[in-house]
Amino acid sequence: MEKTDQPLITLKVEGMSCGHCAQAVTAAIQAKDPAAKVVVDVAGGTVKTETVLPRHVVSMAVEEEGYAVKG
Ligand SMILES: [Cu+2]
Repeated sequence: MEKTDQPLITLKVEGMSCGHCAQAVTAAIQAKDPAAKVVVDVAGGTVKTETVLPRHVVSMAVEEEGYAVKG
């Protein structure tokens, strides 16, 4: 089985309320890593991403869009 070299990062994010928010967060992360896989759960307030980016960079990208990262 092939081993993935991209860690899964899960962030708790406050302030996302609709599909536009999910799009904005996804675009912000993919602007820094175009190959990032991003799954946003607006209702649950979580963002999961498989990326080569370090966690703090993903966090920063989300906060730059105006959402608060809580963990
Ligand atoms: Cu929205």
